[in-house]
Amino acid sequence: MAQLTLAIGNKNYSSWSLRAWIALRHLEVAFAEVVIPLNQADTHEQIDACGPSGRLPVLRAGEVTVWDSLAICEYAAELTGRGWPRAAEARAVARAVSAEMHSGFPTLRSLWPMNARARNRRTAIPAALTADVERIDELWNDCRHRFGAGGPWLFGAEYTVADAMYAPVVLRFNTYGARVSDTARWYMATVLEDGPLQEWLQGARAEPWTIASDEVG
Ligand SMILES: N[C@@H](CCC(=O)N[C@@H](CS)C(=O)NCC(=O)O)C(=O)O
Repeated sequence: MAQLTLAIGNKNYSSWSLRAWIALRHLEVAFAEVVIPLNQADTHEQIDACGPSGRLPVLRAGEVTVWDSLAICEYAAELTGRGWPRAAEARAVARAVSAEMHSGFPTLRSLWPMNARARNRRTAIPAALTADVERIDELWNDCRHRFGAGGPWLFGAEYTVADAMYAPVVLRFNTYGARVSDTARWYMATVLEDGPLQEWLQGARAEPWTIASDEVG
């Protein structure tokens, strides 16, 4: 099979990059990584050399270019036959919660930017942000209670694309001190102790770049 290369943004700030990267790691797909620092004079020139959307992440696999985090997760799931729950109902729900993250929660994403190495940040919490946090708490509870019995992830023993989609949310909740239910806190602990996530955080801490607009709270 062709060598895979994943182009990603800063590990500290690029939440969409984390989703693709951690899915590939958990599905045990071998890949080389290229970090393109965001917010630099040549950032867009570098991104444009990787893919057509002007955004990261981008996966290259020989002649195939896959841009967009969720499409990369799907590609990895097809390569490996893993990444989605096996049971049809659980798989449908996993796809729904993944799509809900991919297309939603704009308030959370703009008011609490991912800042992986930051701790103890506090911001104003308008009602729209509370609503996003509560909805995520609700959907984590729903997945854990309906499908999580066999293990620590949203759908039990196997890490799925849904877990990858919410990994940056766990980092945001951790940075900004979101108030969540016991089930959500327990799920967050699982994510924060995860080996690949720890590896990503180590990379984030080692990066020299700071993006002022994402330093919030
Ligand atoms: N829907 C896309 C969104 C990708 C996206 O917005 N990526 C950001 C980084 S996290 C980006 O490339 N921004 C370009 C820039 O900041 O110049 C996906 O899921 O991959």
